[in-house]
Amino acid sequence: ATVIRREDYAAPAYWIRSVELTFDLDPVKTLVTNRMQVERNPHATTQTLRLDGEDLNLLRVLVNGESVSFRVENQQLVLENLPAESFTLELRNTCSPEKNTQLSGLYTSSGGFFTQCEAQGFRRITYFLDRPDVMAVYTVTLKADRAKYPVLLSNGNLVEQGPLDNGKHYAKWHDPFPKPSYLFALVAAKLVCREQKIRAASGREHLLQVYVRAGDLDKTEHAMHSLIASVAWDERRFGLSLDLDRFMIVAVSDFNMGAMENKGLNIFNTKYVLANPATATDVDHAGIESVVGHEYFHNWTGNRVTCRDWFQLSLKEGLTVFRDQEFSQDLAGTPSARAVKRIDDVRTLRQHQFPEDAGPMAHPVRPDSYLAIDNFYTATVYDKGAEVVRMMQTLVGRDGFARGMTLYFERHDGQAVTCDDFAQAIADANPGSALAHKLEQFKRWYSQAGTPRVAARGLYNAEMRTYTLELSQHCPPTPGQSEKQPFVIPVALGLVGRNAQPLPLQLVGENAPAGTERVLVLSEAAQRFEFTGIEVEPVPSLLRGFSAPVILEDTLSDADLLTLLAHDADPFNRWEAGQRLALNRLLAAIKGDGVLQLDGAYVDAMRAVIRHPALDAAFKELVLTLPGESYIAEQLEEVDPQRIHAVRESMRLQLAHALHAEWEWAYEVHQDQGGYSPDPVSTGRRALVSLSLAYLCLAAAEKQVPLWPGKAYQRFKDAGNMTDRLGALSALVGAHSELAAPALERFHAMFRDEALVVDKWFALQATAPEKGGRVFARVKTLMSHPDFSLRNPNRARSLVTALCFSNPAAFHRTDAAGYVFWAERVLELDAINPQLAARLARAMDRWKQLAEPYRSAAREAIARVAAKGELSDDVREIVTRALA
Ligand code: B3K
Ligand code: ZN
Repeated sequence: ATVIRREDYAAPAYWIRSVELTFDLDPVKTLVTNRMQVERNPHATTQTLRLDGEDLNLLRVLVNGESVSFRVENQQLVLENLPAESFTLELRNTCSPEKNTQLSGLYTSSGGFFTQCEAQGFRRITYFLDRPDVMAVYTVTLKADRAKYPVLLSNGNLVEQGPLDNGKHYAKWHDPFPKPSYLFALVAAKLVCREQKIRAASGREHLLQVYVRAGDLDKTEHAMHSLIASVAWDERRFGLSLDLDRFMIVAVSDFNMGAMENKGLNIFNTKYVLANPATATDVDHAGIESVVGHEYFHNWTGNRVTCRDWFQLSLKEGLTVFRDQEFSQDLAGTPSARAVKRIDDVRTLRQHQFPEDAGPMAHPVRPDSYLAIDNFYTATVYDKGAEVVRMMQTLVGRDGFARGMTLYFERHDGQAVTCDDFAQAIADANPGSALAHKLEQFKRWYSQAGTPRVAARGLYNAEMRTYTLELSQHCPPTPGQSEKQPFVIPVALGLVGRNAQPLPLQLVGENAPAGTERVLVLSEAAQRFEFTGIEVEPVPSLLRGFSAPVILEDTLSDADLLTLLAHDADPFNRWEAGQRLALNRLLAAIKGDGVLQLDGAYVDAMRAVIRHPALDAAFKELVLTLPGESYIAEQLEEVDPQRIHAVRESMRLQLAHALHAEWEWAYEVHQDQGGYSPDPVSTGRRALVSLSLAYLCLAAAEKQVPLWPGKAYQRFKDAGNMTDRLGALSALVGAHSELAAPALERFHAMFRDEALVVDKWFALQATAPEKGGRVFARVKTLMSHPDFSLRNPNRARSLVTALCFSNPAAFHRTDAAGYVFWAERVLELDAINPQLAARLARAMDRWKQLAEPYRSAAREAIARVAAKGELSDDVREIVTRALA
């Protein structure tokens, strides 16, 4: 295992221009014939050709039809004395799909063949220059048993198909677009498909197909709708059309992540395809919409223009996450529904990326080195990367950004490029912008890790009618980066008058106010901005819409926050004010004597939100949901997870009692009318109903009144859709009601044949609020449930990952049993699926922040994993960094 460094990038010694692949598919031993047209790179310094290969059995090597001498060393096929310029290289090898439990390369799932090649799975299929800057045109022939594998798919267009001897058949596919090997895919399985012809705005006809197992056809409508909406959106917003006649999505139940954007043949985790109202929640529906969009948008941002090397991963991932976020916002429609989506995205960022940036795995959006590239498909590369793109849009405006995208494709279509190329195109298309003026400095977002902190202080001068805003920034050290230079930080802001009106914003030196909201650019360590004509002392509303991925340290009082919660014109900051009011109370109790006594001001403010006539239900639900335990933990120097849990539970209980009448009211008036639809308005209403029911059951549990648990059980039984059913079940489980056990049993019996619902059943139990260790005990019991298996990634995540990441109070135990459990599962999983094991390993990222006795026990558990001799590079990289 060697560390790969960004600075060592060199172009390959050879290019592969075209590939003809033939597969004789057999689960035990698949035969692969690989004919490549190879060309020497005249600029290269070496003439040795080294092709990557892993777990392959090499049978034959021919150069221009003649056998040649070769050697295999360090998982590479090495060829020397090759013809000058160009030649044909033909290889034959076998691999064993059935033995491939890593789910990288060619593997079997439920009796079919599937592939996953990003980042380095193609080398597990055949020897190749398995790097994204080598782009070739692929022609693929698949041969397989016709009865077992009636559907044979690969990238591009179907050019030929027919029968073969011995009950076999074949299909030949050709993809006209040169692509890197990580975008190769094949599928051979017994599947059915929903298909639809569409005519795009460009006038071109396309065939869209969604392939699933026979019983799942009734769960494909939402994915198909999402795909159609994606095609239309990319044309409308960015002028980017679908470039293929046929676009396919295939669902597979064994998959390491969400989905994969293989050219013309996206392969998806069933979780992000299958949905009907009876089996999938509103959250599932939203997830499908955004992942279908995401993979589709990769067709331009990732496939037409790809990454030069894996350090540039955010070039495609950050940009494509930004695009899918914008897509979902545009579909949501109203300003309020857009804000709800934005709040959701920011919550994800703060929950996953901020801790990553503060822990041992902190890395820049463009990392500098890695041991296992799969470890760098991170919240930083994806979600912070998306924020970096969003800041560019904020600095150049929406139209300016679209112009930048156009220039990017004009310059780089068909190429493998870097993050610099992208930023340059956006800046060059907007020469007068702050981005263009400060491009080099802006790009520190790509090179410096860590979450910057922005301190803000406002001074009102009543006599002069001026308001001076002092902003300063600093960024804490991260591994390998002790000093940071200032970032370019767009700070969107407004000033709110005490009597709620938005104030006009005119900086000293300007002739007239520039509206009531504007973007300041903080690029020095400290800067002052002086506003004139401010008639009343304002409350500053800073970082509106979360205009930069930073932590804001301001001096807002309780009264200021209450003003913003009630009156801020920016819905994001309105929500943020509510969260901060809650957080201040939680933190005071956690740092103090552990007792939280809710005050009237907070309760009244929350009551006003629930009863507010103009606010959307979805927004109310977000405001009334308390900050999560791990987000609270991130605000503390030293973390006692049990104390955080106790204080937060006590606050929940007090809210349940103090607002009992409001919860009853909200529960009654937001009931569904009519059939199920996953639109933002009905989704919000259902979310508020479920939250209300959870609070009502909680209050009842305390007083031993069976009314609400009884109602919840009834609702659970009668629910017309999975969202309501799971909401009611979760209210019972969350309140530790006596009715939880029979409800869980019933739920399992109803859905035992729906794998994705059984996942929910496990996850709900693994994430139930801990009470006296019974949740942890239940998880250990569930490990031997006949439906449980570590081999299926969704199932493993539903129990093990859910406990270790999403249930701090059940996981962090004073007796260290949670950590022992973690270490055992990491080692067990590593032998099966290193990528998955490494993900789980990251549950301990923040161990140094823990108080005793957790901290020592955590270190011991990590050390136990690290001491194991045969670790994958993936897991070794995580535990080594954690202990450093
Ligand atoms: N590009 C894939 C992720 C591949 C992960 C490899 N370990 C999915 C996506 O981001 O669209
Ligand atoms: Zn992606």
